[in-house]
Amino acid sequence: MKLIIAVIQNADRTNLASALRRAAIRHTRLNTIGGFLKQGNTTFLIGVADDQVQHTLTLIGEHCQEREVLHRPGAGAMHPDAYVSPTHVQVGGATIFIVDAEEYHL
Ligand code: 2BA
Repeated sequence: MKLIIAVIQNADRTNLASALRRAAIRHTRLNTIGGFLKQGNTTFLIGVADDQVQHTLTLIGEHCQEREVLHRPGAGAMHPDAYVSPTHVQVGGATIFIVDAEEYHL
């Protein structure tokens, strides 16, 4: 069994959750905050049998888009006297970790 940990954008969480539900793939959603942008994102914990991993990754790929967001570090981000101009950064579709789940108890 594998535990898939997927960090996705909030805008995609409802569609991904619906797709996982339709596929009867059990999951848990956590509200999280990205360390770089310091903006809210969503982390899915998805426990699946090994032979469901590929299908789960396909669903994540289908429902999580890459987007460009404006990063506004503002004053004091690098040095108290420095102002860092806003820049665009690409975010998503998903940051995915797949780890072996040694045991699963309900
Ligand atoms: P954030 O840390 O808020 O990062 C948002 C986006 O900012 C990243 O998108 C990336 O495009 C950019 N970014 C991050 N660190 C950067 C840096 N030092 N310099 C320039 N740009 C940087 P994604 O790569 O798609 O990541 C989306 C979210 O996934 C991240 O939000 C974070 O919550 C999570 N994540 C990404 N890599 C991770 C890792 N190695 N461990 C844990 N969480 C991770």
